[in-house]
Amino acid sequence: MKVKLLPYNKHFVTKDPSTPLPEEVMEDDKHLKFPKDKDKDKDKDKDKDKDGEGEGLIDAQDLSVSRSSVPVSALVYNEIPPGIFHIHAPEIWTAGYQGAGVIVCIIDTGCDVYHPDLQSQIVGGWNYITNEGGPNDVSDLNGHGTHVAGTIAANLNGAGVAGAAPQAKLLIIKALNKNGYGDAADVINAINSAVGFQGPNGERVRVINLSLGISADYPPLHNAIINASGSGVLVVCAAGNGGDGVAASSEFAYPAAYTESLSVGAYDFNTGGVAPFSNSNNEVDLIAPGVTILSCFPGFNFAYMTGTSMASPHVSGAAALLFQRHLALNGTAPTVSQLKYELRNRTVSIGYPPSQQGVGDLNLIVDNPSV
Ligand SMILES: [Ca+2]
Ligand SMILES: [Ca+2]
Ligand SMILES: [Ca+2]
Repeated sequence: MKVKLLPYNKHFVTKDPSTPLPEEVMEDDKHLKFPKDKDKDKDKDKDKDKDGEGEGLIDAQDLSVSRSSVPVSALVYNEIPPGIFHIHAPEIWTAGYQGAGVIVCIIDTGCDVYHPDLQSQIVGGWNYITNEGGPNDVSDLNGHGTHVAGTIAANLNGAGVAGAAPQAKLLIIKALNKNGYGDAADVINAINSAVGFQGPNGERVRVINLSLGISADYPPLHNAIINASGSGVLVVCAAGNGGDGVAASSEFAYPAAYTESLSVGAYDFNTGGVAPFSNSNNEVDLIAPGVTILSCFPGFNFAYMTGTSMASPHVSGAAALLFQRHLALNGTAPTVSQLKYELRNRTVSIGYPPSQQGVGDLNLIVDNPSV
């Protein structure tokens, strides 16, 4: 049984996006529209605050307030991609939660472990692809896994980009090859080994991100998801990119479509809607940014990618933030169902049927009245 990563559109490799570029380059080059999008978001949030609706604004000044557990300088503003702003992760950071103490496992094409935004975040990893290096070589010959890693936990360090949970740690398991394909048996082994993993201080994996899928139900894979979930590990999955833009027709990808996992569809912040390629079915839990997502790319690069593969890591990073917060506020780790509830609850309906948007679009500073 073959598993593949969920296809994505063309990507554009950029220089460090937090470095200001000459004006004429910014206007000519389509993929450098990042600063403009960012300003738009900033204005929107200012307006919100004026109305008294926003709690915790996200302009550069607010980020310099030292409620955070790490110093956050005004410089940092330039490194936060639009998708991370969109889910309102920075407000959770300034409340003191950046994912510290939480390990997220990424089962994917590997990761550029020397990328300056990721190097400090990785606690371990291994490789199941036998013809792509030794068992400890997680080199990412595709780029997909590195991009996913950046969206979850790229370092908030004033350069490059920042992930949703910039103090979370990453366990990298390579189970997809350079072409984005892998064996379901390897993915199952990867899930089981992630569940059993212990870090140097006894830390455990709390979240597994699976930006991959197969179009048919495969019971051994389902069993692995049931085992992970039953062991207290939340499995966050890409809903799949086989959608037709029609709510009434169902397209399924597994393991997203298993009840035990969280299925994440793609929101397009360019259009304000659900991306038409995002699978619709009765198992979609929520949506998160998945179109023109800026993140890390191998070789100290950055790239835009599109797909439900990019939406899932926004939710995995958000899960790390909420895990840390739940533990801090309650003194106990959240169960999988508590964490699922917290994520589904922090969404806003964008008016699409549940088959497309699930309960809604991820927004970490709201309560969804319907959840
Ligand atoms: Ca960074
Ligand atoms: Ca459909
Ligand atoms: Ca599911």
